Amino acid sequence: MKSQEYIKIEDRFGAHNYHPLDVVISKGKGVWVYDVEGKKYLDCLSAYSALNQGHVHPAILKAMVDQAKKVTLTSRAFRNDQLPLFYKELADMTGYEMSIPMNSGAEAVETALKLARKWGYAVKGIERYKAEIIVANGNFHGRTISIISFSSEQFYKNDFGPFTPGFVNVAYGDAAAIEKAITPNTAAVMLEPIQGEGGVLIPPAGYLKQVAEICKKNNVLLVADEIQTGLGRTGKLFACDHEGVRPDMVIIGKALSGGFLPISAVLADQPIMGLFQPGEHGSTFGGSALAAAVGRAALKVIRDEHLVENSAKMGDYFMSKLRGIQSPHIKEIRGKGLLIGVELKPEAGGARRFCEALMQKQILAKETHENVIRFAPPCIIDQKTIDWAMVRITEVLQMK
Ligand code: IF1
Repeated sequence: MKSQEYIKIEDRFGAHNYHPLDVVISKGKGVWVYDVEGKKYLDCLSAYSALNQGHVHPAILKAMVDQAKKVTLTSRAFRNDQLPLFYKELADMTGYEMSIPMNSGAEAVETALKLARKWGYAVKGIERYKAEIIVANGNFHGRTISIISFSSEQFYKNDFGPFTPGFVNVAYGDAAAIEKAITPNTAAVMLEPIQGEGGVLIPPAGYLKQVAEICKKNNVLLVADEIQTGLGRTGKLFACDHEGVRPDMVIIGKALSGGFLPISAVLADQPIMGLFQPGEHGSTFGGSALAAAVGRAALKVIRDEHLVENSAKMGDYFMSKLRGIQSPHIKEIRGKGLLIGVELKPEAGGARRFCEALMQKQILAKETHENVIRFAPPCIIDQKTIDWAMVRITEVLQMK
């Protein structure tokens, strides 16, 4: 079947909650994907950072197939022999004493919110059901009703109320605004260290550090959503590491499976994670033997292949090459590691047409908001491939 036929079927039978580029991918390998006509593309989105290890990484594939042949799911009613090792290896790698496994990122965010509220009541002594959680404008934490309740993007929530109360929005990047919003009922502040969907927005230097200090001073938990920024993407294991900040809770997902399965987790130390009692929270598939085996392999690849270091090095290289492009359309280039945004001037006609032109030249990137092209290739990318891409990116950014 041809691409156009697949697209017709998809549009006829599938919900139209996306507006994808018209490329129908049937194969992926490393940084490359192939469409059904056999044309090859460089993946510069990495499934929004779920593919830091690259497509179909052989070591993760092997772990997945081997485990699938043994046992996939026991439910958490029984134990399995993979989850304990996943917990242990996650703790060794991240320095957090404990974790809780979930599936999607949104589920892990919900988990962190529940835990923050419980801490607010059980430890901080907030009056029951009065807990507040401070979040930032421009946030993206997922699609559940509670999470869209505190989105500042009307489009995500328009027709989906009524909403969950208990959230307070403040400007992103303004630590003083957080301090002002804190009340005796504040349980936590939850932030993305870099706003991905917000347009690869990097807060002012020192912001996270200041927020961490404010939280500490006011007995408020700091929760970092590192679902997109974590596990090497920005050139550190966590984006918070750039400022030496250690949040009370870290939420991870996406690259935790290297793109094989939805695997997410919340990390925290015992005084917080220990608050969950049997039965208070859970998931049928979260922490399955299959997920744990895949997660272990995905973490091992990040470690063994030095993806954090490579992301830092290749990110610097990618950014320096981008900065060398003479283009009338570029307003700003920003990023950390391999999470890079090129903001175009409003008069450039929108980022979408540039992404379409890039696709014609075998590069897959996705616009975010109107005017930002996001470049986030797998963290295994090398200099030669970036050079290959840069010829094409230059041509596209120089088009009329
Ligand atoms: C879509 C965006 C990126 C996330 C952060 C939680 C989640 C995400 C920081 C939820 C998910 C994804 C979702 C995906 C597109 C993508 C996205 F453009 F929508 F915002 F990456 F920038 N926290 N982000 O980035 O994780 O439940 O999806 O596993 O919704 O189409 P999830």
